[in-house]
Amino acid sequence: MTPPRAGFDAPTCSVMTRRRVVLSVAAGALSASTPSWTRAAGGSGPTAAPVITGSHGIAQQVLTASDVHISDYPTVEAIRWMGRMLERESDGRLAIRVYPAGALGRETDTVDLTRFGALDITRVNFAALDEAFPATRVMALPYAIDSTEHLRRAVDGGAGERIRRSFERRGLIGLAIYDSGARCFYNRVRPVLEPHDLAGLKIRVPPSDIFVRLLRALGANPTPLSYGEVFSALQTRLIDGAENNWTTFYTSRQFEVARFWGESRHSYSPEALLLSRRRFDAFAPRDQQLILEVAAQSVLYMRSLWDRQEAASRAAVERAGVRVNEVDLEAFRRAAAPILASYLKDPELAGLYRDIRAVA
Ligand code: BDP
Repeated sequence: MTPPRAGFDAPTCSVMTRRRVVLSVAAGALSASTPSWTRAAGGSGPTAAPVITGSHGIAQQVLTASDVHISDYPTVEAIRWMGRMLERESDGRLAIRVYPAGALGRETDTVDLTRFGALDITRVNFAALDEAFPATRVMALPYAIDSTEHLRRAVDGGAGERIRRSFERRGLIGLAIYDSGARCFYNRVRPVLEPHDLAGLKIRVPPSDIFVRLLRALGANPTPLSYGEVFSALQTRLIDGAENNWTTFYTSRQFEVARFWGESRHSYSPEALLLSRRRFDAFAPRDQQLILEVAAQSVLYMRSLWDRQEAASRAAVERAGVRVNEVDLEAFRRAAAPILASYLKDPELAGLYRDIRAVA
């Protein structure tokens, strides 16, 4: 079975008509006080993207982007959409070339490459950022977010903006925060209804302390692996299961091996679209603004792709015979509560958490 195409070609909104809304986002992103990025990223200053002759016959700067997902995953499609909009609005001077399927490396590695300016753009999950960018933790924490709608309100509000701004301190521009749905547990051994059903199971987690600690608190045996290793680890029984959203479960084909899915919805850890600050600073102000505008608009495009693809993925997985069950959510919440509480001892995270809960 081939995962369905996202099938969403036409841009849904015009960059120029939304200029005013987006300009305030741009102003926010640009108004940071003198950045420490030059020092933090160990760099010697801005670097321009390579210039080639584009399809319009004029010099074109092509930004290279990386994503671990397959070519028609919503995040990859959103970056492509950005590229088309950039090309159109810059009269062919700017473009993006995206390398999907982890061709340019693991998420944690592409974050470093982007900070140092060897890569222009990377799209990674917050779970890959929580060590280097602690503000991101708040949106990955167990049961901090109630639903996709809640996540969207938090992303669009003050918490989302503060988290995006926090990337500037370490060599990155937070272009956008995208949806990633609810992460749930799945495995090849048995249905999971209560935390104790996870006892003794080897469950893959992203390389993130939050997820390692959560799985331990739930009684499982957490196994941190990078995303590209999960499918074969499941198939070779190195692990018994993992946790992720419907779209990833489907497009990675893990559903062919892990036949039990429990709706734990324990994390809505979203995606970050990050641009190298070195690249950004090498652009003229009008191009900087255009990039920020287009990125802000790609969020809306991504959301419509996400809603469709998440529903289509779930339907395909159910058709393929995976056993799906609700879990005792209260029991999971209770078991995860000490992890949440321990992170919220940090005053910065506690403040962000209050903002997020205020829009629940
Ligand atoms: C997916 C994210 C991807 C992560 C992956 C993971 O979209 O960025 O790499 O989870 O669990 O949902 O590693």
